Order: sequence, then structure tokens, then C-alpha cells
Amino acid sequence: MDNTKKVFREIKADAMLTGSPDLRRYLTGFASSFGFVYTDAQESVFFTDPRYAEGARAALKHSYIGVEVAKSEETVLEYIKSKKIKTLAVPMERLTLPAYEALKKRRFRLIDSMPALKAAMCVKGEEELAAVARACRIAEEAYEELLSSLKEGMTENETAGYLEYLMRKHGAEDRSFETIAAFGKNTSVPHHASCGDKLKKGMPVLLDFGCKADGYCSDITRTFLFGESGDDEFKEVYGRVLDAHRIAADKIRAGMTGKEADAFARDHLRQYGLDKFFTHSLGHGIGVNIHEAPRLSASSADVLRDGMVFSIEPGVYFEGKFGIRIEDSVQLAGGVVRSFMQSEKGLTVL
Ligand SMILES: [Mn+2]
Repeated sequence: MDNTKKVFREIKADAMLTGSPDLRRYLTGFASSFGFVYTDAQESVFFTDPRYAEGARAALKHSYIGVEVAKSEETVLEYIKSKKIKTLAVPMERLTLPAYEALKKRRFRLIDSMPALKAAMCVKGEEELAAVARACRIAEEAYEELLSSLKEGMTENETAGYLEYLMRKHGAEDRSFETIAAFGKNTSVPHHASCGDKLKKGMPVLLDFGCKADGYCSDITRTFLFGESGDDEFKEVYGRVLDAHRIAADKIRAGMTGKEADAFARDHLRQYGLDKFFTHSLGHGIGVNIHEAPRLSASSADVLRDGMVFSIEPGVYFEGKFGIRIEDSVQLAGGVVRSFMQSEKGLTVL
């Protein structure tokens, strides 16, 4: 994957220099913990240290991007200086103060590359969509296997760890974020930190998890009952949240804002007085990062476009009682929402 030209086209500078791991991964398709991607109108060069040089040369052999070994940022800055670059685009919000000082010392005129990077990253190409689809399939395969092996007495930590193991077993290269496994009352905390609490019959279970495949993330939440609970309120609210999810997925169209998208779920829940318990936004973009543009929230002006990948995740949380969230990773294609997920969203009672 070479996205350097795609981004550089949108930037009015002599050259672009990018140093953050996620942005490097996006630009080159190659993962590394040290390096800089340099791009101008004639070339793209990935500067990295000897640990990555061999892997990078092999991975980028057929790409437009050259590979050079650089021991430090100094080497890279000298290279740029030697090319007589005046205006340099850098991702401002990612710069450390020392990195900024080093650039200023060399008298580059700096402009911000972050808006162009964000805009390019949120509209995915075919390869990127295929990677997300794979990450979603793996997460669901792991989930199916987990359901058949959940046992009374298992702790949240054990469940989260086992689910992460299963994702790797099914082909994931990593998890996309810290897995959330919440049992019983703990489900009412939207981002509960998994602990030693044990699973008992009749408890609601909330699992929020995802993995990485080919550098791209998946994100999914399922809430279910571990055995019949006889709690009619839980079942009723589950139905409302599921309807909110389905209505949003049915009605979201390319060209709408994140705010309009969020309102489909929020307005539905409002009819039942549940909107005040929907304490977060409807969704977020997903890519090499688990949270990126666009935002789907009550205040988001982001415009949704074909090729964007984001989550739809309405949730309702009753403090000290239970919480329910139902989340799919989806894409916009042909103007409408297409979910990457196939697993059951109707209420599961194990
Ligand atoms: Mn999410």
C-alpha cells in the first residue's frame, strides 16, 4: 500500500515529512517503531534504522517508496536540507517540542499535513477495506468460539484474555484495543476495566473487542445473557437499543453529517425516555487507528462519504443495574451502510 502520493497531492509544500507510527503505517503499509517518511514531487523515501531495513526493503520492493537507513532524525533533516526544501509539511499535532525546535532551527517554513492525512485516511481504498473485512471476520470467528466455551465461574480477565488469544488463533496480528469483558452490574460502565469478577448464571455479559489484520482494525460489541435471567426490563431495553442500531444502519446515507447519523439512534431512544442513558456518541471512524475520522456524534459536522469505515454503537446504561451496547463495524458503499459483521444481534441467551 503506497498512500504517499495520494496525500502529497493535497498538500501545498515542497516536501512532506511524517514520523508517527500509525501515519507511517498508513503511508507505506509497513509497520515499524522508528522511522520517517519523506515525500516530495519526485520521490518517497522511508528512512528507518537497521532493525527494520531488511524487512522494509522486502516489503516495499515493488512500491514507489525507497528505503534508506538513518540512525537519527538528524540524518533525515540533513537529507531534506540538501534537497533545498523550503516549505515542509509535518503533522503538527504529533510533533514533540524538541522535534519542532529541530525543524525551526533549520529554517523550514512549516505547514500542517494533518488535515490532508486525516481526509485521505478516512476514505478507504479496496485493499484497506479488504483488511478491515478480514479483521472483522476474525473477531467474529473468535467470538463464536468464545460463546461455546464460556463457563460459570470464569473471571472477566480470563474471558478478555481468552478472547484475545482466540483472535490471534484465528489470524489476528494484535488486538485493536484493550478488550472489555463486563459481567452483571459492571456492564453499566461503558468502558469498564475488566477485573476478577466471576460469571454467574443469568448475568448480562458485555464484550467490546476487536483485532488487527494487515494493519487495520475491527471493533465490535455484543451484549447477551449468560442463561435466562427473567429480567423483563433488560429484554425490553435490549430491543430498543437493537432498534436504534438498525434504524441508524438503515437510514444513514452518504452526504449526511455525523450529527444527522447520530440523531437517528438518539431520537429513537428519546421516544422511550432512554436517550439520557445513551451517554456517548453513535460511532467513530476505524482504520489503522481504532478511533479516527469521521465522528458520528451530536456535534459532528463531518460529512459521511462512500469508502468511509466507522462503528455504529448505540448503548444504554443504568448505573448499578446493567448496560447494553450493540456495535458493528460498517462501511458506506453505494451511498448506504453495509455491515462487515455477520454475527447475531438479536438477544442471545446462552
Ligand atoms: Mn467502538
